[in-house]
Amino acid sequence: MIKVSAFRWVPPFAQGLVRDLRVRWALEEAGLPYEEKLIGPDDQKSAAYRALQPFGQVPAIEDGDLTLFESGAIVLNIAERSSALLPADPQERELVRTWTFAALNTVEPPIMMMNMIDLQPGGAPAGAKELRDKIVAAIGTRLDNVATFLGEREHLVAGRFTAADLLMTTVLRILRNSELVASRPTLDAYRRRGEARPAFKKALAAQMAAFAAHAPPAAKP
Ligand SMILES: N[C@@H](CCC(=O)N[C@@H](CS)C(=O)NCC(=O)O)C(=O)O
Repeated sequence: MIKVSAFRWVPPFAQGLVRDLRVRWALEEAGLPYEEKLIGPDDQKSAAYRALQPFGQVPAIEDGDLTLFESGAIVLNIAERSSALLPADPQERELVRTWTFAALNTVEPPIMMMNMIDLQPGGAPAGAKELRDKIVAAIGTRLDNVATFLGEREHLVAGRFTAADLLMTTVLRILRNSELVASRPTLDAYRRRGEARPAFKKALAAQMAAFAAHAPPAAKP
């Protein structure tokens, strides 16, 4: 059975956003069973885990002799195995790959830059305000570009849900504590459509169940 690495526990700000969610969601859409390989900080540093994921991050998958890391690569690998995530038409398949890169390589990077500033211990440094404003503007431009492309479309490619929507939705979700997506009705509706999918709900519940089961005593409600 496919094994997916995931964190045993993360603080609440990250819960529901950790990138193994992308893989769990893809597997649920494809109807492929999986088991979790829950890891913690010590595992992240271990040589055995670094052999699987050179950066010590999650997710990684083990599937027989096949081991993969990078959520986008894993989701595309799963998509290759299931018409639930990838259409049959060759051109549409290439467009799904294109939008996969757009989600992870064009839309996500400025969002992660903002996160890095905001998550500095003790809060964003005072001198970072100007840079942060520029990054927020860049995020807004990218979001507007996606919203304009979507227009009246419900999905990015082929008039149906694909791996590209799965990844784009998970990228937009990173902005859940800001108004950047919420204030853009087209994108907000798009995100909600993704989150309403039964496979998404199952994947999110599975990630959250691991955190609930492994919460350190101080973090228990
Ligand atoms: N580009 C990688 C990023 C993976 C990533 O950033 N994973 C985070 C969790 S969402 C992580 O493991 N962070 C811990 C670390 O970087 O040490 C992917 O998409 O798989």
